Amino acid sequence: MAMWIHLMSVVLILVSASLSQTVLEEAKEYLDKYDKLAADIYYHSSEASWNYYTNITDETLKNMTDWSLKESEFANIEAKNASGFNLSQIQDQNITRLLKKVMDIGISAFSDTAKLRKISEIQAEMTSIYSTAEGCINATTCLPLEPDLTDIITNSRDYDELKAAWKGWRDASGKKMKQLYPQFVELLNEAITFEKKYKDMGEYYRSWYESETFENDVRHLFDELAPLYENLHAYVRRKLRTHYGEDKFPSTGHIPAHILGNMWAQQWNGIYDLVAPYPNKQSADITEAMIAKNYNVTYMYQVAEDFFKSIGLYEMPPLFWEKSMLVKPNGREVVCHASAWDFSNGRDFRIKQCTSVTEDQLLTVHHEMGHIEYFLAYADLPLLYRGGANPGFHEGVADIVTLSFQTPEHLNKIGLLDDVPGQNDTEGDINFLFRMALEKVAFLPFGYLIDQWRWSVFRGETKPERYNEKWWDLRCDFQGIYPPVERTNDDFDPGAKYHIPGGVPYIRYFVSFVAQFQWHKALCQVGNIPGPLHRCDIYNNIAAGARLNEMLKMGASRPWGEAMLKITNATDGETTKLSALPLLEYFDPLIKWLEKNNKENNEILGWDKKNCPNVLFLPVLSGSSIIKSMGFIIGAMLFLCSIVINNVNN
Ligand code: BJ2
Ligand code: ZN
Repeated sequence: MAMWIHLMSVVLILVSASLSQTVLEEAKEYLDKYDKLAADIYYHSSEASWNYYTNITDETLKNMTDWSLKESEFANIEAKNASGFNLSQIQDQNITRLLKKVMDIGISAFSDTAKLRKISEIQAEMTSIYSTAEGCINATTCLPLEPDLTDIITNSRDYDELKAAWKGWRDASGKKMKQLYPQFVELLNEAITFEKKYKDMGEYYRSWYESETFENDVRHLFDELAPLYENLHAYVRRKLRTHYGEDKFPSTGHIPAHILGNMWAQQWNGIYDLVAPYPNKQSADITEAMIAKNYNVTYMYQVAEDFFKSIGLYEMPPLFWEKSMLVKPNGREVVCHASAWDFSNGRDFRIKQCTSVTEDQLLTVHHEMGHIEYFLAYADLPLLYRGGANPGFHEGVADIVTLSFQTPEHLNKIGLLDDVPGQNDTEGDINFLFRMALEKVAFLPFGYLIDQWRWSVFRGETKPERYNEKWWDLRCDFQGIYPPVERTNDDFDPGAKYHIPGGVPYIRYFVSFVAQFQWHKALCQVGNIPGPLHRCDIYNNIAAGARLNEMLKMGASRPWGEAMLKITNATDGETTKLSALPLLEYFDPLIKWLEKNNKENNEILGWDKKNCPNVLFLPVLSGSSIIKSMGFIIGAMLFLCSIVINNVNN
């Protein structure tokens, strides 16, 4: 009997093993087919989007929307097909990960295709408003964001001119899409909750980080970094007060949002000349040096490509040079906001950028090309794995060479800087670190708060009538800045930042600004590059490039903790997690300098988090509540009158 049972179980094991084997083979075959079909659809859909983004017309809009719907329809059918596989019968982790990705289709699962079309149309309309907007700086002059308004905000030192550009841009962009955004939110939430997998669109966006603790983790990182930001803020505020006058600075401690050299006050390197710690030791103006060296747009891309090649990464393929849009064309409307594109066929990768010859644009060229390097590194993986380990990784990779590229040593090497601060030149070193802080530290609260706003909106905690109020609560609270002209809920300032109308989640940039310092530290150690972290340049270092490439080649094939380990492996910062420590180590000499300087000048750190100047958010009364309040007021008045009359009568 026992022998029979034993025999039967052996037979059962063999049968189920061969069944699993068959299911596995079927799944592999299915995924191969999926890959080919998906690549074809994505290629056409990207091409249709490209045609719209580089030529905004009704026709290109319709074509893009049609393709976006075809893509959704395809995703939906395939998600159903993939769900036919019983995942518990498949032992191969890789295959189950791929099948899960086929099934995770976000809003495409929504069965109401008319509403999906509407989502796509609203997003395109908002992007078009943003991209074609011209902000008026006086009664007769209205200018586009790129290059004109950007040029004014970066280079003008005239308080009122800056104010006009700041307000003009918001009136022409965000305000004009105020009615559209609430519909967009409602439709996205309806679409994403259709499957009952996610509570709202924000939760879906956060799911890309494959971590239950993500929201808390970024909050902790932000808290660790906030003291550094407050020191930078206090120092910059003092310098700007001297330049623009005490009267422009309220007693709450906030800085006016329009004088920080950037339309959104997100990075402050544009005003380096006003706030440099040692102005007499000023490092050369890079934009000026670029012009002096006869830089043109093509050369800027060659300089970036040369950096990547020097560390053993990839050269731009022929189609990149043929098909990219590198300058703003005449005679048609385009989306100027820079972006990098993967057409999913392993050959076609493009950048779209209205490039002008400035330092900031040169950094953006490196950023966008960094994205293309990642695309190229994972081009041989299954399509479902062709993505960053998480969206923050894609951004971190995009930025990684900016840390090496901007070292005085490197700028000197490529002829953009004459004087390199020597070993004992503390002042020169602090000037350099300070410039990097204006770019990388000033960004942290901005990078953090954009999705705090968006998540709160998607959760329904912030209703449309308070969209702008919540926005300024966060801007005042986290960044310590205030609007230079009165804001009300009739304005819609979130819409004046590309990623809101564009529907691009933003926490990725916060993650990137933390992670890029972790990777920089790891690569400098792997490359055996001596000296302090902030002066390390990985240019020409094949070992550092190879380590980076190992991580890039993984794409999205494994949870991001493994990608983090791949790059930090066997270095001082070895980890599977995000860590703020390398950023703090990088800025350590500057942190000490800022703390000392702020103390010496009796500068009080921080700002009043309860009061934000210039924001006029009167209680919002809906139609019915106005009637209710009126009723209450009239009732109260009648009551008072009756008391008075009674008293008189008595
Ligand atoms: C200038 C840069 C984005 C980027 C563009 C537009 C939105 C997504 C892409 C993606 C890349 C991908 C940008 C740079 C740092 C801060 C932020 C800002 N443009 N995108 N296709 N930046 O990230 O390159 O190109 O992952 O495939 O917006 O606020 O300026
Ligand atoms: Zn990017």
